[in-house]
Amino acid sequence: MKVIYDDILEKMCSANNVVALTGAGISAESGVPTFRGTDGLWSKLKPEEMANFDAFLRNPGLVSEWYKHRREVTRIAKPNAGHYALVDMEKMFPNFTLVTQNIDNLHRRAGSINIAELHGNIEKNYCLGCGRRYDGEDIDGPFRCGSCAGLIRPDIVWFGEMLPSDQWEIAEKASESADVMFVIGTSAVVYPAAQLPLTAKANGATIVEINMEETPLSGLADASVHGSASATLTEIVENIKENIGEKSK
Ligand code: BV8
Ligand code: ZN
Repeated sequence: MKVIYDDILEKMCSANNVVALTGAGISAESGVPTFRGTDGLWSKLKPEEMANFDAFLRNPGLVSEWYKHRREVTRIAKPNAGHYALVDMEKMFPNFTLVTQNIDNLHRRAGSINIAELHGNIEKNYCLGCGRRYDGEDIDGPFRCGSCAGLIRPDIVWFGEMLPSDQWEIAEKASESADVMFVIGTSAVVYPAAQLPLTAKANGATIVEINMEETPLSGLADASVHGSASATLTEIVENIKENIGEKSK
């Protein structure tokens, strides 16, 4: 089944600057739960109860145990064909930027290189007291620093917290100059990440959404493909390779 219409395919094959913005949906097929789906994380817990600094200070043990559990889930998870299709895509365009809202480290493990992690990375942690890093370590209860006994927190962006300015700048600049932006597996409701496709569109980009369902972005997208990220991205990469192959003959 051809998922992309010829005019959009043409735009992709002639693109220099390409951005892929991903959300939890690209990792769903790796067994990492999404947030807002039927069995999503927020269906059991309220983000306000867990994914914010006040909740952490109120109950550091509970929140830290939740992230420890999620770290274990992401470590068992393996990148899927959708992650690998984006690794291929990165090699096909002169400028490719992968902007992810995900903290699950799967893009890096798949081999993507130019990544902007807007919401941090679940493998990164630091001590609130002295700043000592605990990246890639197995931190366990009571989640206290070995140097100063301060609280260790995940180096991720909680609701109400600013995004890391360096990552945001990379994402914003790439969106402003994008010829094509793929928006993959995100419900497009969390800001400021959800602003990026609007920025790209306002600067003339072609927006290709890949999702299992309609989102607030679908009406703005030039193509809104309903399908799984793994199958759809694999097909799109094949289509582009064939088409670019055709042109170079
Ligand atoms: C900030 C890390 C500014 C933590 C996360 C009212 C209106 C508008 C905005 C706000 C508001 N009130 C507050 C805000 C701001 C708030 C926000 O946007 N809230 C929303 C919920 C309304 N944003 C913030 O707080 C941000 N900070 O604004 O600071 C500021 C200004 C001044 C001073 C101080 C601060 C911080 C936002 C970051 C929060 N942290 N994650 C953690 O993970 O525990 S957000 C969290 O949601 C994840 O990062 C996740 O990536 C992100 C977005 O979710 P999605 O990735 O889209 O996942 P979701 O489950 O929602 O959707 C999955 C999609 O995939 C679905 O559409 C599904 O159909 C699809 N899918 C499923 N399977 C597949 C698939 N698609 C393809 N293939 C499949 N197989
Ligand atoms: Zn410390």
